[in-house]
Amino acid sequence: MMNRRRAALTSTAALALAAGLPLSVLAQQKKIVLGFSQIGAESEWRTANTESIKQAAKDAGIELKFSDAQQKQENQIKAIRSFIAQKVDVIAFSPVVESGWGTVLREAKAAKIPVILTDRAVNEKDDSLWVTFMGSDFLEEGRKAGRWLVDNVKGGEVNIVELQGTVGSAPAIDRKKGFEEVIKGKPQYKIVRSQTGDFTRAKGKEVMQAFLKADPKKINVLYAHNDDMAIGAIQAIEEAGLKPGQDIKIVSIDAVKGAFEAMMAGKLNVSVECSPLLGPQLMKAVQDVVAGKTVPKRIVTEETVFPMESAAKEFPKRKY
Ligand code: GZL
Repeated sequence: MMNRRRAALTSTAALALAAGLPLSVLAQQKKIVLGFSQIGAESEWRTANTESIKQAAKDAGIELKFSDAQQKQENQIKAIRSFIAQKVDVIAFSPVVESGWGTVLREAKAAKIPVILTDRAVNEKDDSLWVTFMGSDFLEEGRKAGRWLVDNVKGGEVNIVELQGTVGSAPAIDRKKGFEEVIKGKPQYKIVRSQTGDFTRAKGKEVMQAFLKADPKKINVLYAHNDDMAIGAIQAIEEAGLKPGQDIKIVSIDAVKGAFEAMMAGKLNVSVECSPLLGPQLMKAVQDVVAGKTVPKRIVTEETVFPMESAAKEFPKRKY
């Protein structure tokens, strides 16, 4: 990609100079074109992530070709192939699941189009297939959720139900792993039921209803892999005549606005931050890649933990 883009600029530059145009005018004309394949619009987090990417592209003067895959991997693969056919300068995407990307990533490499992974990782062994992966450390997010639990919910048996994210996705796999790392060797903390709620409010509510029907007495804690599923579960807990945040403590991840509202209402106990605001970092990486600069293979987003007690103070400062 770099040779083709540079060659195009050089030959046009010669023409422009012959026409007496200053190079600076020419440099402005060739806009960087970024093809971005987004997973969908399943959660508040995803909506904020899309807004961040679109706004940052506008601010950076980058032409954004944006595709919404509606949670389907085949739609993401189709979009990436279309970006290759359109000869975009850079391709970026948030992989809905970890596996099944080798073929299309090799096609992008053969077309000399650099690829940036945002938000979620892929489990391909050949890491020459992407320039950089930027996003949160989901393992650490799971550990933070586990640490909050063992520090704040003690005494006697602690029966936990878990709402997992999308099956096969990096956040679902690693948030489970990190959480289990912390409660391992502490037999009083037991995950008694675990099922996917696919990161959505609707599914989170439906699965929590099933959990409550199966074990109405035995649930002490809900661990939700994202706030949207936690918010759906809160509705189910209330409809069952129980008090979310009291009868059942709730630990969640993302720290979206809805989570702060639930914490201020005393219905959610803690949310581990997972920032969707990756747009500016992505556009900087795109510009650096096009300019031939080296970009770190892994860019980790810095994040914190928001317990219920801090929600009212922090809420006005929240950007998503
Ligand atoms: C995490 C992101 C997850 C969020 C969910 O980086 O991939 O997907 O935690 C979103 O809210 O749906």
